[in-house]
Amino acid sequence: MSDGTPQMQVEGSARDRQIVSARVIVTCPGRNFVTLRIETRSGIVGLGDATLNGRELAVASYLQDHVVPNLIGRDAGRIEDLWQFLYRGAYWRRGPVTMSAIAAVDVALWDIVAKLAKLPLYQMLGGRSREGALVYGHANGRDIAETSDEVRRYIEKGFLAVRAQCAVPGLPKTYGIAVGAKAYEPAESELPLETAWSTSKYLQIVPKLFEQLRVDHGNDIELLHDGHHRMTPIEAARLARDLEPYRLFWLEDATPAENQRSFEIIRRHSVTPLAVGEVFNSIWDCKHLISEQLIDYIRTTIVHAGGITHVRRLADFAGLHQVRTGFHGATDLSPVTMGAALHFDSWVPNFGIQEWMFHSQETEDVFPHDYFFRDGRLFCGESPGHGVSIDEKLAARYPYSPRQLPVARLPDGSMWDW
Ligand code: CS2
Ligand code: MG
Repeated sequence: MSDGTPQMQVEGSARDRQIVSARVIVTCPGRNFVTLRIETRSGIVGLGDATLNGRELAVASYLQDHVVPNLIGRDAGRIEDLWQFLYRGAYWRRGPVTMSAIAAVDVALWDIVAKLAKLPLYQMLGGRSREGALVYGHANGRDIAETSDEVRRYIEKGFLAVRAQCAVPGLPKTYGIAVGAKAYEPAESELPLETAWSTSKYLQIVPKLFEQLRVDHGNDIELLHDGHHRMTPIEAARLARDLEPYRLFWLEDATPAENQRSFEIIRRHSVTPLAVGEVFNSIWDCKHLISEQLIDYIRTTIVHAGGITHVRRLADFAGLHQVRTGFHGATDLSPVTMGAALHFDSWVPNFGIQEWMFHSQETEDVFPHDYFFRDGRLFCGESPGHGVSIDEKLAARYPYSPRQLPVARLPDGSMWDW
């Protein structure tokens, strides 16, 4: 143990499970990822994702300097005890950096224990509740017509659900809109890009976008939209009501949710389903939202909320209140998180949907995995653990590249939410 007392003599399987090494791997195959690799005395390796877009090195340092020294010699099978040690022991609880670091350890340990049991991770949670996880892709365009064409391409690929975002006329750059052939990647500059925002312009075009999408593609395709924290509660209520005729699967991040009661205003005015939570990192960020049924889907995912151990509690709490899961699945969450999330999605009784932004080929090459897409769903594999590995030699060819997320300013120059 780290306090210098002689290690208690561990025997048998506990000895096999003893953690003998833990390493933080930072790589940038098209974008930055932070991965924690834990190995046991018996040679079993587990991986956890610790990627926090724009703050990667903060989590890497938290792991390297404050967590890894505490892991060596411990029993990888004591997942819950280690979670409690890292959560309560931090003193400075919660927050995205701490909870991403805890998540990386947690997922790596679940991966190890499943491998020791020679079982796919979903079996350790309670077995499959479904074949495959319904996923949604990201369609975006510089105008309504281009966005609609992109939605069509997703439908032709077999997607049953598509998120649609289009540029806002009069704004030079809009969240969620890819530039050129490259897939959309928000953290595109070393220092935050300053972008202009106008909610009034935005509120005019979004209802027109979805009116056109229903005309072009009918009512069967599930459509989603991300407000990305930019509206006040009453603006969000206005948009939610304007979108009602187009029956969205959800309107996401309609307003910032530090004040969870804000969603009472939206709920009072509209029946459009609401999703929130990709920036949350603990159950306490959404307790009121869930217990008062102010939302329909909780987006909080494994990598930023303390791993499987905590998100399982959160999902169970949500299930008590008829709230379903809708995990965040952007490209800035590594395939390790996608792999673990798909095992969780296969098990969790109150599953809603899984976001799936395509990773680049470079990323896929660094993180070989056994999940696959078919008929609108992603299927986790049957190999022991979460089914994702890392090619460390290839990872080493992609050094960290400093990148931060943009910021947004209103027409008068004051800061707003990006
Ligand atoms: C977005 C994210 O996918 C989503 O729902 O909100 O792409 C978000 O902008 C990024 O994860 C931020 O790093
Ligand atoms: Mg979002």
